[in-house]
Amino acid sequence: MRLPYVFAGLLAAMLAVGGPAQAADDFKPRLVRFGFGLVDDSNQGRAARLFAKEVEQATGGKMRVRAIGNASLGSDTQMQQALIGGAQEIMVGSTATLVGIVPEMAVWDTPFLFNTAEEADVVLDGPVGEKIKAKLEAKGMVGLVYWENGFRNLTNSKRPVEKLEDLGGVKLRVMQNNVFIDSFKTLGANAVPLPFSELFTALETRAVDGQENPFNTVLSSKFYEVQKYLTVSNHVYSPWIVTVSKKWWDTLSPAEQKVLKDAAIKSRDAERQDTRQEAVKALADLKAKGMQVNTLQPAEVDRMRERLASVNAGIAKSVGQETWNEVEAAVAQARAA
Ligand code: TK8
Repeated sequence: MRLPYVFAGLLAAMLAVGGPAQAADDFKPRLVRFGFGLVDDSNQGRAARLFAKEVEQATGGKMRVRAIGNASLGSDTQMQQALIGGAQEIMVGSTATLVGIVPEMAVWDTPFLFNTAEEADVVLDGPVGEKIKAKLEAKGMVGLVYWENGFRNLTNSKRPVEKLEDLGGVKLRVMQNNVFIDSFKTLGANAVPLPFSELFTALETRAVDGQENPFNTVLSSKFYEVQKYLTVSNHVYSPWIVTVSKKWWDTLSPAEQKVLKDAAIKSRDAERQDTRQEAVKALADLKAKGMQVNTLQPAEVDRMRERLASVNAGIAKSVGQETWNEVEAAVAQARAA
């Protein structure tokens, strides 16, 4: 006779959890480490702190997020391993550094894939972007959102790059994946893969001559102190991606997971806006800091694009033809809209 009461109680408890009113015990006191590679005073740092604030507010201060920059918790790949092992909760870094774990991420490194940041938003936030992001779960990470790193441009300390041939023999640091290595080898540079955390010193000591990153990063990381020439090439759009340790994620209540997802979307929208505004200003700042800036002429961009077309076949192979086609179709659709 007592059984129905037990069930009724259970039902009531289940309804309470799923109900609209947020019970305080849906949130446990938690300390969350959110790691990133750039300096605190960067678009990455500002967005990480915004995310932290959103989470703290939404949980009434129960979940406290510490935004830890400067690669103090490790380079992108080191933090990824910490997430997988459950030793760190959250990070943001380049999708390019995830290619070793999720090969499909390489599609975002396709040279000249996007013409505008808005196209990138549509494709990354759309079905194919979601599908690739979802592949992280089987590898021990949960992908929340893509942020904007931005269109990448070349800097170096040797000479202005006005034509393709000027890249010849330039020791150029690239991100640690085969697409970047192949792309810059194809363009004639001496591509040297290095973690971002070692880049400033490598430039300063002239272990490498140059690198490529968005204006924002060239400014925030003070590369202008050790690099003379900046070439506006916009050769590829780089996304960042916010990822969570799956081990840790699985210990969270649905309410806690929702708070993180909501905060991630807010941080994404603010970060993209911030990054775009800063990029415009950053180029002028870099000129003012003494960098010699030139814009790659359309004819040279075309030559670069043609040369790099050979890299695309390799990307299609490693991400799978189906995914490649889906991305191409999504870009075409975004472009037509
Ligand atoms: C920061 C990196 C950086 C990327 C690079 O951790 O490595 O050049 O552009 O933003 O992810």
